[in-house]
Amino acid sequence: MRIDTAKVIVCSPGRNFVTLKLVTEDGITGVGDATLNGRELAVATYLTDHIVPLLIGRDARRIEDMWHYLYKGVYWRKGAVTMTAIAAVDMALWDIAGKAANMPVYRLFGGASRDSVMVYSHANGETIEQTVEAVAQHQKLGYRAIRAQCATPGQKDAYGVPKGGGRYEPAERGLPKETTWATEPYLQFTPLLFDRLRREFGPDLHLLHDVHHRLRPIEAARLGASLEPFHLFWMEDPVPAELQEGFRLIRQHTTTPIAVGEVFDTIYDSYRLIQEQLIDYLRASVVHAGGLTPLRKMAHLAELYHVRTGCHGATDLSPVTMAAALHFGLSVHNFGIQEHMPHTETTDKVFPHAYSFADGAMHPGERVGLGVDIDETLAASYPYQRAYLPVARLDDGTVHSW
Ligand code: KDG
Ligand code: MG
Repeated sequence: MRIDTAKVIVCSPGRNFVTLKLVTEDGITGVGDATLNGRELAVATYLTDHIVPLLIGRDARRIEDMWHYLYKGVYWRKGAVTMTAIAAVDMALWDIAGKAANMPVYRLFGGASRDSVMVYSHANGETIEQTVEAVAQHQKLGYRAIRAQCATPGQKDAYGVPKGGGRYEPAERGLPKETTWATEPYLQFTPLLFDRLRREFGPDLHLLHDVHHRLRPIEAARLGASLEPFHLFWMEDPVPAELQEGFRLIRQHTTTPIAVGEVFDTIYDSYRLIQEQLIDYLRASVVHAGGLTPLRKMAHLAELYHVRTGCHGATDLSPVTMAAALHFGLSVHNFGIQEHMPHTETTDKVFPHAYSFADGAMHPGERVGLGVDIDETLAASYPYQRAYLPVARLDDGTVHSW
């Protein structure tokens, strides 16, 4: 089962996506997501110029070997561009393997460990009242777990809250938007938001919050402690995780569960966090952490240390990643939760898929392989549009983590 053709498809049905499509000599196709928000063309070029020539003629069944060939063979290890490109190949090969075996990918992974995969949605508002309303709307849609983000009064910008309401989309067309950030008002305001949400929705709804790497360890410790009465499902990315030791300080001060890892690209970003039990949920994603092959290994290591999975699932991860994440989440024993930020109708049309949502949970469906495809003709009618993630600055102009 040799790889015959490999094609890199860049499209922008509302937002940019990069997709790798492999076809074997016996005509089996496999798709992989290679989208890296704001740096899409770097991965597309990496694939086209450096990886595609290596794939042609190789045995599509040797998934583990291919992963090591691409990871070790490059010599220059890690890095988001490299790992996203490798992930696309890995996803496409698992898709092909499922189709060749005539089964959905989760069955190749040992079968379902649960009936469906609990997902969380995003509720946001410019005021507490708007956030309460948004949470209520998502609860009506069936979600049992909801991430709440709210603008801090008196502050110009907030992560996750679009101006004028509507859907939140991380990247914006054109050059990067500059936003401002102030820590102290945020630390004072956020417990008030969750106090209100708990009073409104009672103890059972799972509430999540994304700090989006904005704090220092001692500030995150303070936030976690102040949120304890509202028993969050998790506090996400409290600090930038390059400093893994920083999590020790947070852990010493709070029992609020911690989730981290959407920007991780290998196990080396998190093994200390896992083995020292400094986190509760690992958010590494199929697409940015090198594919299903390494993500399953990370999950198995995490399982030993009572750390569960909580994969990133924002709209910049294409429906191909969503499908892969659902096969992964359905099968690994230590699944925790999956993020679900629904794609637009246009995106869903370009990527027809078998996965579905019901009662706050998702299922990858029973279609063979990953159960997702790309409509190339439709994709071609949405050409790439330059877009960037915002950057953040403090009041005095200092660049801060966005
Ligand atoms: O591309 C960046 C987004 O995916 C990120 O800002 C979204 O933090 C995010 C989340 O938790 O979904
Ligand atoms: Mg996040």
